[in-house]
Amino acid sequence: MTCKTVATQPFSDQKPGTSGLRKLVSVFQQPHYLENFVQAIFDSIGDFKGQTLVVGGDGRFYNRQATQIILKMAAANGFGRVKVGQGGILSTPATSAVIRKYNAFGGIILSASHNPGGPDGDFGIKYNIDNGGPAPEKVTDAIYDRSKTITEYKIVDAPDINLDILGTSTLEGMTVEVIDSVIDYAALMESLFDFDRIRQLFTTGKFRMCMDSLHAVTGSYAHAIFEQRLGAPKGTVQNGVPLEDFGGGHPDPNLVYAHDLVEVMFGENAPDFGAASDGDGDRNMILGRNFFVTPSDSLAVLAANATLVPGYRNGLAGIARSMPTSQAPDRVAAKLGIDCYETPTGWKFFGNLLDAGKATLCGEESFGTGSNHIREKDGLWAVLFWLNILAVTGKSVEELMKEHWQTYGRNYYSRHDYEAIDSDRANTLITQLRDKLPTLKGQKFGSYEVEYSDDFSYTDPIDGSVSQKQGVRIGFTDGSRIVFRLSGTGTQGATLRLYVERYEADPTKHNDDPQVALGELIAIADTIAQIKSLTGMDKPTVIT
Ligand code: G16
Repeated sequence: MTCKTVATQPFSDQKPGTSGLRKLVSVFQQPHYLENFVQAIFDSIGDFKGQTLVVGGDGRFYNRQATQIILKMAAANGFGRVKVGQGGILSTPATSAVIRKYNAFGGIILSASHNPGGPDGDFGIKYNIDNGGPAPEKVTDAIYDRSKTITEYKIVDAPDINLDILGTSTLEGMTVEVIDSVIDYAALMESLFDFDRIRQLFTTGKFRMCMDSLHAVTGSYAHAIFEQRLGAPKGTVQNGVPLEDFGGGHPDPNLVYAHDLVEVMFGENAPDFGAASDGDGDRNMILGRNFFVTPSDSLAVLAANATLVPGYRNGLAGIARSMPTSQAPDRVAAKLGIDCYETPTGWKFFGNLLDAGKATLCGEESFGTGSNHIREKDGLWAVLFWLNILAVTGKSVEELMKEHWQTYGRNYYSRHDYEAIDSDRANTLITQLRDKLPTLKGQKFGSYEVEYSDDFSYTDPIDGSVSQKQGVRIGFTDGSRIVFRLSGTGTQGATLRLYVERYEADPTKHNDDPQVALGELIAIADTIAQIKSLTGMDKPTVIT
């Protein structure tokens, strides 16, 4: 074995987005592309000599090859130990759990999350710090800066490590430990939730659940937790075999891409509870029989019922949500007398609040929910949280949700995505919107009057760092909002996200279809932003 230094040239497009670097597989397969980025990470994270790195991915195409490269580069750069998931697989929440449990220096996660996989799909890589969470912007900025000037990287010339057999081996003085991908994560879940109570739900034979893993990473976790530990019947987990291309699907748990599950849950003789998770296991979608729970409402319900769950029995320190997420959780926080923080989109912004003990539960409209148990959002955790509440209350998903709206009022909410639009057109739309912002206050659109309009800026309450231009907000005098952002996770063209919210206190009006309840605001958004004419699309590609 020899340690080599390889000459290279910078790539100009290695700027991490909302959650790491995501590109087409073919981009990552270019000579030196992955290596440059990994070396840029290692050059930007301080002194890790002799320390432990955790490596895992969602099992998508190129995961195995990339894992081997990272192990050889970690050895050449001086890490003392790498803990790598069996087969190169660890879900994103499991990686966070492992980093924290073993006091690792950090971790590398290979995933493009909910983006499609396979040779023509996407690949991604991100670095997580020692708290188990995504690297904050100062670290991702440093990595990007380094990627622009890099001239060489270090790698060990050695045969591949066998990733399929648990145990340890040595690579140029570094210990490589292939770990079980599920055990640590499952044990953490068991410490937070009342597994006995949930098991009783299943063993009565009356309660039926359908968990759709979308052929992505949670397949093995869901089988182990729901079917083996909690006694749910075999077949409860569908699409549970992880595949490199997710079976050709789009591993995004929403009403459009999780269509198999939607058919089951909205079909005849539907189960009581349905859930799906995404490519790397950090997102979740919750469904009842013929009933969809928006992610914002899900966070609000979990917060309102948290003390029913053993891990949260002592109550919550606070709640945090991303800015475009609905204000339903704010109403729960107000009733509980705790703070609700509003952060930019991106789980990395919750890290400081969680570390400082200011927030216990966090959530985002993009199907992400989590807590202080790790520093990533956590799909199966959210499913278990719901199961625990259902088991204790004996209520259905729909009953819980409707009672919640009865108590707190309903924040009608929807997100409209315009995917893969021309980047220039998208930038024009946002620039024109920004130019309009100072003129909107006081203007009337139909039955709505603009109360404020701004570009969201966030000052982190813990370290004072400022993140600007995090989304254009237009708020109306009745508390309704429309928000515009360009996604930071797509890989083709630009994705415009329109978020629409309206509050309705009167329970007799809570049965409307959100698209109807929000219809006027959706039309106003188009009037103000000229979405149809500027994107050339007459309707969104995805509505959630
Ligand atoms: C990532 C981030 C989330 C963010 C989501 C959508 O999720 O971790 O915090 O809400 O992307 O971001 P955007 O609107 O910029 O596309 P994931 O599941 O893709 O890692």
